[in-house]
Amino acid sequence: MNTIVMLPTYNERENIRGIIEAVLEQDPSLEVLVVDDSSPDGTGEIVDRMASEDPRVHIIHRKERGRGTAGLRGFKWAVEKGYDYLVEMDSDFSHDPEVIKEFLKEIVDCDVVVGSRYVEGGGAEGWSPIRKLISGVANAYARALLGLKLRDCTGGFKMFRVEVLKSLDLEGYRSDRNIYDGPETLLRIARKGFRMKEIPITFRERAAGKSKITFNKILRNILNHLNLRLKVGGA
Ligand SMILES: Nc1nc2c(ncn2[C@@H]2O[C@H](COP(=O)(O)OP(=O)(O)O)[C@@H](O)[C@H]2O)c(=O)[nH]1
Ligand SMILES: [Mg+2]
Repeated sequence: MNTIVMLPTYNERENIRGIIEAVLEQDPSLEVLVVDDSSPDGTGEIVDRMASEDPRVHIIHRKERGRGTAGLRGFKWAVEKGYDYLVEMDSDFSHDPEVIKEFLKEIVDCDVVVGSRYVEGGGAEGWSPIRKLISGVANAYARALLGLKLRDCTGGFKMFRVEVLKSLDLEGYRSDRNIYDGPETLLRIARKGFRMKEIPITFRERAAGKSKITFNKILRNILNHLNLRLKVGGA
């Protein structure tokens, strides 16, 4: 059973080699797909060199920019290549690679495993009180509006059966291309009745490189969820 671990990147030169190595050592069944949006800092070239030496490392170079469409591109690639499972995670060490081992155990009797900051035992480290508040409010808003039962609807660390992704109409996504479309994926999955399970994770704020979150993206997120509710519906 093969699992692809998708790492979207934009300017992650300081993190990318380390995170790929840390992921691959978790289990021999794992491979890595980096989806890089022509990072000006040379992230893509670092991964090109790794891919030329290791058949477990893959990369897609995109000309366009956007965490939303980057993730969809990775989903489609995993479907086309016939992987069994896909893990999505950030490439800045905010998501602990060791958790992938837990995902691999949990996925045996469900379709999607969601890494959750908002269940007992989960959390976020290195965030200011204001960042915590914004994240908590954004998550509560997404949950309520989309009607999702999950405690954490806005996190980016999850494992899916690829057959679930295949069934989602990946061409018909409504989310803003510039923002993370994880909530839309969960909404589409919930509407189809797949089995989802949340396990606690601790998000750790990045030590190297810069976050791409902006005030503009937070506002777009709010509008995006409203638009999703109107165009896709509730769970
Ligand atoms: N391909 C791609 N990846 C992105 C883009 N924006 C952010 N990312 C990646 O998505 C992950 C999370 O982004 P980050 O800026 O750390 O967001 P934060 O953790 O919410 O502050 C990181 O691996 C980023 O490199 C983008 O426009 N394109
Ligand atoms: Mg980050």
